[in-house]
Order: sequence, then structure tokens, then C-alpha cells
Amino acid sequence: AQQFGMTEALELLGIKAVNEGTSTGSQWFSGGEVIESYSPVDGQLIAKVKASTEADYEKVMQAATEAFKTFRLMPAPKRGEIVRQFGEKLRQYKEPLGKLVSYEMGKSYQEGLGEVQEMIDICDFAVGLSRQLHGLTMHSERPSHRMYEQYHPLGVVGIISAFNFPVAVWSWNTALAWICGDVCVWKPSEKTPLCGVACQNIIAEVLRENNLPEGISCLINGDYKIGQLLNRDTRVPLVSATGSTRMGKIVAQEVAARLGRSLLELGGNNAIIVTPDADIKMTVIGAVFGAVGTAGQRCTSTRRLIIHESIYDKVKDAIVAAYGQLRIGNPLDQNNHVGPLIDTHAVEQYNKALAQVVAEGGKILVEGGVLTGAGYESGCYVKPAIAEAKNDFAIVQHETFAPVLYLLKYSGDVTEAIEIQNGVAQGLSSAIMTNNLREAEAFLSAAGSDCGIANVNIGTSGAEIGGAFGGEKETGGGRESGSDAWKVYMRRQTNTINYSTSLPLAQGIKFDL
Ligand code: UN1
Repeated sequence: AQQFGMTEALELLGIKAVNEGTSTGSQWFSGGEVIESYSPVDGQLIAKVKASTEADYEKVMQAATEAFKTFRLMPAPKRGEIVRQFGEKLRQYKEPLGKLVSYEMGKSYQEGLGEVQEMIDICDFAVGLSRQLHGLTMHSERPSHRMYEQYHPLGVVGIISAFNFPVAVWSWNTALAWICGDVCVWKPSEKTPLCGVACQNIIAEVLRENNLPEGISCLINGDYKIGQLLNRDTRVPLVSATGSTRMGKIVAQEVAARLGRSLLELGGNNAIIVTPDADIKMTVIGAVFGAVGTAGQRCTSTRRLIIHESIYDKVKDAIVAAYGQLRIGNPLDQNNHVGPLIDTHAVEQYNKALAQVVAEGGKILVEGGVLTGAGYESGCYVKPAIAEAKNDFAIVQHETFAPVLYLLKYSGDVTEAIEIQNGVAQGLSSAIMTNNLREAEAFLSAAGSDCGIANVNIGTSGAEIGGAFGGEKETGGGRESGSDAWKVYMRRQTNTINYSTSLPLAQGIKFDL
């Protein structure tokens, strides 16, 4: 990846050959084992990061809890100013950071830049929000009483993020948490630790330039064991976790065991319903980008197409033809559409899914396979595949984090398609392609899609940050980024003030002394 300016990018981002993996801001340390980050792009070792030990974690928690004591008192719009400067820095670092995301994670450079753009967008959103952390005022039932609510900072927010959005998920959480007056401790995926180091370096510059204390933004590195420290720590009122449903169930139980709050953004099994009234051209773009973009490694990736039988062959042929145009290869080369999977373990899962869909009676329409030879040395490049399947196949019910698309057929009205779409354990993103108002509204109605995201004439992936992001059922129920998602990062307090000279009790209770 030399020709793509990776050395310069790493240098600009402050990535060394061996990096400390624990940080409280300007302080970096780590006593743990070395994590090696290999690029799925070319199989090369990019750099090493030292994992955090329990003792490192303890130092971080001390810095974070100490920082919270002062940060919570800074006026919210002033905290917004810090986030504004963070957004400015991200604009400055957009290219190198986008490049690192692309090289360490394997998504296309365009998508790497897009991910940094999402970070910039959430900063802008959070800056405005820093003057709008509104609570309500209510009318008291008692005379000369005033009642209102206020939102206060919550404390230390733990963030556990996944490899597929190695930088944006952190910022959706931190940008909101910071304007809310919280301090953050981030454990990035052990598959993308360098993205974590790079982001921490960027925010550290902002914190230093503003003379802010250590501990507002902290980084820890390691596997699930270090994440578990956050889950079990009563000093962490909120753990925000993005990743698999398997991981989310563990986080939820551990955090709930101490009655902490968790914000979960887990797996999806996203479908596009293609009705007889669909615009086929738009359907093809939405479905193909949804299924093969990020090599099928978005939680919003399109896994299923539910196509009406009357247009089934037409849609199938158009999608299969589009797959014929896909160029698979180095994601930093902007001529390619599809980059590698994150690692060879993901390739195994992909192979298993293709074998299983056939074993369950599915028919392969576009052959998959692992690519070999020049340019594919990492062993992580696979061909996006399409199979005809049934919704009740065990493999179709399962989220395979790879470019495998299942075509399903329906023959009745839109109700049948909605039933198929909802007939999975996950509930993140969903879409309908139709120019028929009745179908579109039925899909969006109370009896429609059961997902957190439901789109009309748009695919399932590529949500904007302005809306609340997340989903139902096994997706975990959490909402991140836009709308009123900020509320989970604050504690709500109801205040009643009596400015009379007597003490009337609520509910009209008389208590004469
Ligand atoms: C994820 O895959 O974890 O909607 C998040 C999208 C992106 C976010 C994906 N904005 O596809």
C-alpha cells in the first residue's frame, strides 16, 4: 500500500511501529501483551499496539472519574465548543484517517472518507445540541409550586466498538457524551486498534490546546476481557456496545447485574422488499451497494431481497448482471468496488454460509469463492455471492458478516412481504422499493416493518447521523447519534420548588401536626 501514501498517513496520525494502547489524554502507557494489526488489504503488519492491563484500566478510571468532577461543571455550550474544534481537527485529518480506516479495516477509501464524514457530521450535530439539552416544565398540582426537569451529566461512559466502523461509532458516542458533560473510556475492536490510537491522538490535540484535564477521553485496548472490566464497573453508569448479538447479550447481562445502563447496537438481518411497483434501476443500486458495500460488513448491509413473483426474474437478472460488473481488489484503489473481509476467520464464516445455504436447499445464482493470486495475498478477498433461498433456512435467519445476498420470493400482497421481512430475530434496518403509496404506508405503519430503521425507495445501509440509529429485538434496542439519542447519556432529575409559606402535600393528603 506504499503507493497510496500510507506511510505519510500513519506518520500524520502519530502511529508508531509499537504503540502504547492505554491513554488518558496526553499520558500513554500499557503493560499488556502486544496486539499486532495486520491489514486485510495486503496482509502486511501495519503496527503493534500494547494491550491494557487491569492496573492500566485502574489508572484510566481514576483519571476519568477525576476529570468528570470538573467537566460536568463546564457549561454545555462550552463543551460544544470543544466538540466543534474536534470536528475541525477531523476535517484536517480526514484524508489520512480515511486512509487508515481503509487500510486497517479493508473498506474502500471512499467509504473510509465517508466514515470520517460521519464523524464530522455528528460533531456539527452535537455542537448545536449543546445549546438544546432541554427538559420540560410542568404545572404543579400545588399552589405556588414550580416543577421542572433537568438533564445532568451521567459520568464515565464506556464505549465498546466493532471493527467495521472503527472510528465513526466512537464519535457518535463521544460527541454526544462530551456535550452532555460525560467523560469517555473507549475500547476499540482488537481487530482495528490503530484506528483507536489515531483517534485518541486527534482528540488529545484538542484537549491539550484547551488545557483540559486528563481523563475526558480515554483509550484502553485488548480483547473482551478488558471490555468486561467496563461492564462490571459500578463507576461506569453507561456502557455503549456495538457488535454481535452474542457479545451484546453478555454486555447486557453483566451491566444489568449491577443495574447499570447499556446502549446496544447489535446485529441486523436487513431486507429490501421489492414490490411490483418498484423502480428497478433504483432497486439495483440500493440492493447492490447494500449487499456488497463494505464487503457486506455493515450492520445495515442488505442480507435479503424479498421480491414479488411478478417481477422476480426481471429483478434477479438485473442484480446478477450488476454483480458481473463488480471489481474486487485493493480498496485504496478507487477503481475497485469491493475490498477484503476483515480477516481469514470472516472468510471461513462466509464459506460456511455458502455451503450451508446449498445444504439447506438453496440455489447459488452468483458463485462465491476466495480470490487468490497477485493482489489477493492476504487471503481475505471473496466474491460477492447471491443465492435463492427460503426465509426459514437457518442460515438465512443468521447474520453472516460477508457479501452473501439471499433472494426470497413472495406472491401475495405487501402484508406477506412484511411478514417475511419481520420474520427474523433481528430488527435493525429495512426498506421497501415501491411507487405505490398504499404499500409504502403499510410498510411504515404500526403493522409494518418492526425495525428501528424503515426506508422507502432507499436501501438498508447508509443511514444519516441526524436520525436515531439502532434497532429492535436482537439488535438490542439502543439508539445512537441523532434525534433525542443524547438523553441516554444524561441523568434526568425532576425538581419541585415550593415558594409558598405552607407545605401542602401532593395528592391532597392532610398531615396536621
Ligand atoms: C454499523 O455498521 O455498525 O447506516 C453502522 C449505515 C452507517 C452506519 C453503519 N451509517 O450503514
